[in-house]
Amino acid sequence: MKFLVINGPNLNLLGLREPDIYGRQDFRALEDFIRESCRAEGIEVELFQSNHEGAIVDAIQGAYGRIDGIVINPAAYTHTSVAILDALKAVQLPAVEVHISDVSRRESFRQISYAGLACIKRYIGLGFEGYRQAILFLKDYLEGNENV
Ligand code: CA2
Repeated sequence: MKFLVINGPNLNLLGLREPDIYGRQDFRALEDFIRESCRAEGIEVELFQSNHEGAIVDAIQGAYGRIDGIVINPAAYTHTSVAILDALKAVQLPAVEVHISDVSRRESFRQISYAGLACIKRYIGLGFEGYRQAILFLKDYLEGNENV
């Protein structure tokens, strides 16, 4: 089983500012956490981060036929990008949306998620743990377990 984990714009700056919202750990720590979460479950993983919408669309398209499931934190593109939504719909891979912060309790413009319309589940406000929950959910889903 192979997953693609996508992180969107500015998440590469984690730990530099707004620790009250995003925590104190940096992006490298997040990537280590994701790798370890997948390793513990026997899942192969590809990590992708970009600040560019089109590059994220390319990464989603490139997953087709190669990847079993996608975990995506589209960051600010969550709230704006129909292109990312369309790419997720086009590849028809199971995808899970993750946000480090609890977007439901933030500004009104963060209440809409386009990418989420193509996702089977979302985890918000759990910090890094949301990525692990997404990985576990996707694994159960792909294994056809009943409790998902
Ligand atoms: O909570 C999340 O994971 C978000 O996807 C993070 C995005 C934000 O636009 C979404 O609404 C929610 C922003 C990521 C920016 O990360 C920063 C890193 C360092 C300093 C400031 C922001």
